[in-house]
Amino acid sequence: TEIAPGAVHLPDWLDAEHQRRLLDACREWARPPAGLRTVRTPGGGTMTAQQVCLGWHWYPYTYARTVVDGDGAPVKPFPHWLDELGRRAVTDTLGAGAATDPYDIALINFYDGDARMGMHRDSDEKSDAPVVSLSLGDTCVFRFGNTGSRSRPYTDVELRSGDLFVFGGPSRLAYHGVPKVRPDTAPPELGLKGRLNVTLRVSGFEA
Ligand code: MD3
Ligand code: FE
Repeated sequence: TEIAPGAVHLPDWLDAEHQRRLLDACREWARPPAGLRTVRTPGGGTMTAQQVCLGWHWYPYTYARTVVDGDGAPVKPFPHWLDELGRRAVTDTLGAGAATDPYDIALINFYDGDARMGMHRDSDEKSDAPVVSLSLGDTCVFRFGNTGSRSRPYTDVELRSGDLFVFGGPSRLAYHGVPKVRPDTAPPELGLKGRLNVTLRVSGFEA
């Protein structure tokens, strides 16, 4: 379903086996060094979703090759199979004509308890390639806004385990957030308490 120009939701894109494999990989990436961390915002607050990065390390509001706001370790490499997954996600949603440069960043957000994400735009990358979002675990309410301001009108969409969402074209710079995660809605066989979201991005940075 296209919820706005360039914003396409494809429910159940990952089957149970691929969800489990992606979750296993996320659990490995979450381990130190350069593992899961709490993101501190410039105003002195913390983000409620915890994060681990691959390829380039994101911190508010830029990218580095090392975990400058954590243990100082080099960021984990971005594996080739995630680039293939990202490209397949783009062609499955936006068509073969939407092919991009290779994906080289993954940001993985872990939501437990009351974790949420406020309305924001993702504008720290230099490429306009679509952002690919994969959801695992508990269902969330994903809020898609507009490009001009973080306020209404919104479109609220439920994202479930295995869902794909691709944000390209004019939707790439739209405000969005996660106002709510629905506890204990994950597929029981996945064995995940909470929610996990993997975004794949093209940095547009020099290697
Ligand atoms: C629309 N993540 O990592 S996924 C983020 O569920 C982020 O963890 C949320 O917002 C999450 O920046 C929402 C959907 C999403 C991700 C990236 C986007 C929507 C987007 C980038 C541009 C436009
Ligand atoms: Fe975002």
